Amino acid sequence: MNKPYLLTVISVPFDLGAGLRGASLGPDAILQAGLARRLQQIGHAVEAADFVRLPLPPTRGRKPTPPAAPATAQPLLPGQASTQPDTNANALVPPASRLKHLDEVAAINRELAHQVAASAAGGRFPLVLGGDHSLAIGTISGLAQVHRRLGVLWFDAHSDLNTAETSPSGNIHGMSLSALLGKGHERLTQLGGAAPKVRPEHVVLIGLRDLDPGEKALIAAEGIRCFTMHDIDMLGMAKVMEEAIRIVSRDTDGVHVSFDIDSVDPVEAPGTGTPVRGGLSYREAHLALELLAEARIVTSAEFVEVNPTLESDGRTAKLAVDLISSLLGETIL
Ligand code: B3U
Ligand code: MN
Ligand code: MN
Repeated sequence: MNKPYLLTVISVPFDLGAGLRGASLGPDAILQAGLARRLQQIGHAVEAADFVRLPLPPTRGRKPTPPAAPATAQPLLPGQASTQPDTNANALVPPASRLKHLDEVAAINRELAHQVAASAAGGRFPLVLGGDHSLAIGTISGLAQVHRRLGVLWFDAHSDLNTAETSPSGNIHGMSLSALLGKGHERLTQLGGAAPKVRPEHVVLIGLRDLDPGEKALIAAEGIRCFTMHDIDMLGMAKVMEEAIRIVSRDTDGVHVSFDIDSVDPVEAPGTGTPVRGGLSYREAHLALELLAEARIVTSAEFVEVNPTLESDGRTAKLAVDLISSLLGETIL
């Protein structure tokens, strides 16, 4: 194996950015599927202190989950999530009412940005376990405090490029990448620092097969590089990754992998809230991450949208452990 990483594994049991509940149980499912042991087998040092768990913000009708591992994060105080007003006199700002659970999403992401920035600033590799994909706002906003020109590889069936105006659902997990590019509600775009957190020319999307009209328009307007499932079928994953690695490492000072498990085909990853047929095969997903490990360019990662309540055999959490292991240097031989 190459040089071991100093990892910070940050569990975020949060799912209010998604339409369905249950992704909040993803981090524990991934840990229970044996992540720590696998990291150790690869040769990474994993000590209890390197595992952080963010507390859930208090929400109506749900008890906050107590921290299981040594947590450095402070619990959010009741009311802390709603210190900023939802209404804004500026008519250009979309109404917060079209963004579901905006207060809670903003609160958890502020805390996550803080944790990720501290880890990255200390020269560590932040590995975030979600939770829904709205958490990319916190992860990448934290990284942006350390990496001025961050490259982002976004694996997803969806592009998460909606705004309050274009979203068919109001679910913020479908708006996270647009927020990071500086488009959308200011409480998301300005979170943890000034917008934009990433530049469109440093972003590559892989595995797309379900886009809304407003998302297609934004991709065209910003010139964002996308490798859809059609492109992967035509070119093959090896070629796609060769090109993707070139794009995200050109003129960047760090590379983040944002991996939505729904990029993988539902046959392999049924435990996710918005499965879409025709996704990455088990081997395509692994090859992509193996090639990234070989290229030695990745400085942080997140694995999101594992929802163990939607399956009985835990196969999606196990898949996440396999994929994380490939990204972090596990090889077949
Ligand atoms: N594009 C749709 C659906 C969706 C996006 N991300 C997920 N689902 N996981 C939306 O609601 O924005
Ligand atoms: Mn997503
Ligand atoms: Mn998705």
